[in-house]
Amino acid sequence: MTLRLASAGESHGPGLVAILTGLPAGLTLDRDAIDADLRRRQEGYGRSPRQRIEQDRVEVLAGLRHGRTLGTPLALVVWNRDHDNWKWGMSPWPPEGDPVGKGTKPVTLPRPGHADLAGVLKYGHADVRDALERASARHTAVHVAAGSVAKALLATIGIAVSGGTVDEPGLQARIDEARADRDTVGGIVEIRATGVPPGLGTYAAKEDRLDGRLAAAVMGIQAVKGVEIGDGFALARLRGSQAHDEIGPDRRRSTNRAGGLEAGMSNGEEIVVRAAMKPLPTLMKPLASVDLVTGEPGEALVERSDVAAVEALAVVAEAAVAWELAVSARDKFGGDATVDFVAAHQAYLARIAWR
Ligand code: EPS
Repeated sequence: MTLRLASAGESHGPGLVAILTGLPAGLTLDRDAIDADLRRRQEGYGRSPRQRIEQDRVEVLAGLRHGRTLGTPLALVVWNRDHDNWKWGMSPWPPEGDPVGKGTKPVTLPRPGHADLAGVLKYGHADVRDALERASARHTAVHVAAGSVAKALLATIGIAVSGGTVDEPGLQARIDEARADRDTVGGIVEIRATGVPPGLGTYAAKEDRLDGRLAAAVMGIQAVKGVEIGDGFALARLRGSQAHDEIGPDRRRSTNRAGGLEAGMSNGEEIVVRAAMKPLPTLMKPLASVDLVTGEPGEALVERSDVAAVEALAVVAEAAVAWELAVSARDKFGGDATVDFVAAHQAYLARIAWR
């Protein structure tokens, strides 16, 4: 059964939705663990005042009974509390009554670096808001909830995934300075996965390569401009004799420059993925833009936003890596019930004599 995820939701719409199909039955989920991940995503230095409005919690509408999956589609919702302030502006149906609250006036000045310009051109929107609402990183909340479910599945076969920022001295000072300058900053995050057996993913088909899936999943997160696996870009400057991880008599490696991935497959070592986040494009000191209605030069849209969301990215990328590992683990070990999935994993480890 292929593990799949579909999500929907606008930043200031009523809520964020995810439907997960292909989960085995009998997987125990912990609501507190999912909500703890949602909280982690909201924290971090430099976040928008929006995070004081939202208190993200997961709600389950289908696929779970008494904390155990049923093997049926799992439907998750995270409500947008801020929608109360945008009820007219983001009403799914034609709004009734006079315009009130936020989002009532069309946005016509696209922000460089955001979805705004290409989004309105592509979809034929007159109001930039029709593009920016879905492009916003707000919907990463429900992807974090899905990643939390993936982590629960991976835990049954001993895989753990964790993410953090790559230590940068004075990160808080950098954020404070940027805020004072009405500017934004980016940063780098690193995700590690332990307990991954050799042979998740495959070289047999390009779209099933685990390195490609991980890179696509992490690159697909808002504001990510670079992804590397293991020593990534630095490997390009080394000789082959320095770049590869020699194989010991126990088939393990004493170095891990490959970041746990060779030829599109996990090789049994820790998986290491890093992502570079660009500085966020909503600036309080706006860049040059053009008014899409008048054609006159102007300054880009200014609206409440984060100065930095690097710590949030670490949680979102952790969820993305967990999700892709879970997809590859489901491809490899299958099973309609979680016990079948776990048994297939154990049988595989026994066959390859891997501990
Ligand atoms: C975002 C813009 C800001 C962020 C938002 C992502 O939205 P707002 O203008 O409502 O403050 O706060 O992130 C979240 C709401 C979140 O929960 O992560 C953007 O343009 O990507």
